[in-house]
Amino acid sequence: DSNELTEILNYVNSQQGKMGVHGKYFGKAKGKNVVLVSLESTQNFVMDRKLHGQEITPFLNDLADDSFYFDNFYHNTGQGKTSDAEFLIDNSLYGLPRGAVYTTNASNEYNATPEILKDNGYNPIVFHGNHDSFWNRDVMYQTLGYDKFYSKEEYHVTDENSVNYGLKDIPFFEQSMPMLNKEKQPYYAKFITMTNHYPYITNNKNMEMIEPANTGDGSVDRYFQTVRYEDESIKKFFKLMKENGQYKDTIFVLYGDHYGISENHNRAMSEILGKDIRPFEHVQLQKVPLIIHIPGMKGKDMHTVGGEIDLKPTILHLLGIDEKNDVQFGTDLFSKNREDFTILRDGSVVTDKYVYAAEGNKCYDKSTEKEIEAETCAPLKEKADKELDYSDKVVYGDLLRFMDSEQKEKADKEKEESK
Ligand code: GP9
Ligand code: MN
Repeated sequence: DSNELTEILNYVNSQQGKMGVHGKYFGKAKGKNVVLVSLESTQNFVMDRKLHGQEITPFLNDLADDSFYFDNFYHNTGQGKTSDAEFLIDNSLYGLPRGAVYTTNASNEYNATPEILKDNGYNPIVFHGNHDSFWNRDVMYQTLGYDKFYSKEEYHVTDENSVNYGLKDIPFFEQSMPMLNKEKQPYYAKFITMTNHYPYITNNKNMEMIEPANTGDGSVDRYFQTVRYEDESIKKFFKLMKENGQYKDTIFVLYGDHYGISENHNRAMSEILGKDIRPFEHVQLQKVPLIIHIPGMKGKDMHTVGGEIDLKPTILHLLGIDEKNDVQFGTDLFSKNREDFTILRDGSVVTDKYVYAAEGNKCYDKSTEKEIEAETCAPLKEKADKELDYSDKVVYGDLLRFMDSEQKEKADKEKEESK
């Protein structure tokens, strides 16, 4: 009920309150187009790594050098995979403990980034080469406030330009451009790639820009090839954005949506990484790349520990928008006082000092990578359980429908008083 919402608002406001005033990047991208790129199944371990002496992600590596590159950034997704990542990013709420919120709670009331940006003069759109009903996107996108969804029906999809789930990433970006060019600026445009999807298939020599690995585990071995192909598609996309003249008026947020290599492939992964995959390494493998590229702004490697849950406040702050009294569980990644902290959907927690692996209830010291007594992580586990429970209450109870003006006023007042 609305009392639950008040309790949750108090919790999120106290989290935000700890961070004090706006970070130094607040408003730095005001009025710019925003391009979000969902990098399918892309884990951070491929970044800056070589295989057979060759970079796996040459373009992303260069781009990261010229961007804010977050190397301690985690996905917070559950069974809803790509759709959970989208949900986390647009709402700063967690996906559900089981199932996909996109399918189970698509008619809830939300206060998603596309809606907020629309109120600020933005045009929210999505580009994706799959059927519009996959993950119930056609329904959920309307709920979240997207005005247009370019899906499979709008693309020219043939046997030659498809593999696995459908349209390959390079033709996807090529065909998206004329559609993007017709769109009103400033836009909030999400591009969802698809080629680097399990079981990682190429069907053409041109897609094989790197030799497979040789662990003997086929999907792990081919993963490097489809990641390499994806990297090439992003290179192409940036080239096209420069050619159409929109590059300099746009900020780019590229993120890996979730892991690509599951625990079933630990044997091969330990060969790739050269170490055993204990619960500690398993949690660390949930890192995905986050690259925030702002043309004209010098980049920097960012080591803060964060996750997809933090992208909504981060993006809104870059645009100079402050959503007071919104239920956001994340915090602005650029904020100076933010805690190094992220919660995985299974209840694991990562901070600057510790890794708590929910699987097996294990606690690790991050600097030594050694297991330490579980007690040390107990407060982290407690905070994670509480926060996940709050977020689940918001979704299951459709609590944002109580976010009326009265509720907002009340929270405003409490926030003032707590200062
Ligand atoms: C399908 C694509 C993949 O449209 O987004 O979804 P996933 O299986 O990764 O959740
Ligand atoms: Mn995915």
